[in-house]
Amino acid sequence: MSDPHDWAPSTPSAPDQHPSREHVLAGLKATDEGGADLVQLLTPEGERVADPRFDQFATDLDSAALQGLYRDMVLVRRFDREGNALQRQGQLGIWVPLLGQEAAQIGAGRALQPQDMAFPSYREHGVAWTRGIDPTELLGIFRGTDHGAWDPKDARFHLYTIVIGNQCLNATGYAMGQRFESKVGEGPEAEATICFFGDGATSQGDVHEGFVWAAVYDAPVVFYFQNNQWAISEPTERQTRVPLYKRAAGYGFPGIRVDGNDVLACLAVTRWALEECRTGNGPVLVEAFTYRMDAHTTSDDPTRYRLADELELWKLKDPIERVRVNLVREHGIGQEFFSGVQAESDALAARFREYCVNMPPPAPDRMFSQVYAEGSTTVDAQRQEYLAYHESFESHGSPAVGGGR
Ligand SMILES: Cc1ncc(C[n+]2csc(CCOP(=O)(O)OP(=O)(O)O)c2C)c(N)n1
Ligand SMILES: [Mg+2]
Repeated sequence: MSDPHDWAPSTPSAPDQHPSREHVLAGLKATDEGGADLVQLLTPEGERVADPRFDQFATDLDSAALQGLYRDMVLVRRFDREGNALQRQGQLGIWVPLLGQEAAQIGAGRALQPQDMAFPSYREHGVAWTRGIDPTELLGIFRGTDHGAWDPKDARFHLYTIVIGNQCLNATGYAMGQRFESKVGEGPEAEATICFFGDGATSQGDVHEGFVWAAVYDAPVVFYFQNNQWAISEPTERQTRVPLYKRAAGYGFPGIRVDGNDVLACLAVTRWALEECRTGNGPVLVEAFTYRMDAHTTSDDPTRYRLADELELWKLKDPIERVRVNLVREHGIGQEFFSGVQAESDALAARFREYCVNMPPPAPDRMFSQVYAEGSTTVDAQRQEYLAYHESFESHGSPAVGGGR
């Protein structure tokens, strides 16, 4: 019979010498910094390193492919910065920045096949980009005029989910459907689902329930979480006593940790995980270890709860810079390419701004007209009452844009 104290930390070993809380936290921080169990194909210094397990999922990633990934990340970062600025200018109620998480999102997004389905949280602007969603289609969510302007079925990208972890249930259910409808298998049409969430979401019951259902139904779902080390002001060590990817073992499926600032590694590992799922070996948990270089949202002030040193350290691991260095040093790419991407990002930023400031306010009855597909007498009555109230004002200006979380 196994020793019931097996789970206890092995050092120090004497039963009356349990490690202090600080000892445990310090150990966790050290583990969180990555190590032998962190898949990496591109170092922060831009050097391509071999990986015996995952190189086979990166064989086609030549100079042209790398330039494409660089372009993706630069353009996504650029419209993300514009989103922040537009909120500060009063054009958006809130913006949720992705600064620093470009590689984690572009790598995972570019690993998807058109037939795969993705369920985002609220920060996945980079994944949206890889699904062909124009950045302007995200603006209504943050301006408070709609819940997203794309068709989730066409884009194979669900609407944003603000309720933390809830999309893990939706994604698991969707993936179970893929299995029941025999869409899992060896052929080129085989499908998988990917579910995005954050480190903080791993503490939610919905995520646990999703893991349990996915495990026992062998659902073809990749649970891909970006550990940006913060859940608003809560650090990862307040969420867990073990590196989060190791939790997968308790559910009976593989868990793996990848350098979330390394776009090649994120792409290769997600390709592997999706392939496992498509061929019936799902689910898989992927932890993309990264860092949120900006505030949680434009309503947050991270200087209240974290040290500037931490940010400075992570700037040295910037996901875009390491690709730029690699393109220059190992592929001989010159300034012309980088200037071209810069010009393209300027044009995208201008179009994004222009679209935002010219967005018409939604019709005043919109919140009633889209509740039920076939109408409802109660909602219709509320609609009439509201419209009459609205008409009682002399001027019907644009709705105010406010703050929020
Ligand atoms: C069920 C629920 N509880 C609380 C919140 C408020 N809230 C919004 S974001 C957030 C933190 C999420 O952190 P994490 O999962 O790490 O994702 P990140 O924002 O870091 O990408 C919380 C608690 C919420 N939206 N939903
Ligand atoms: Mg987080």
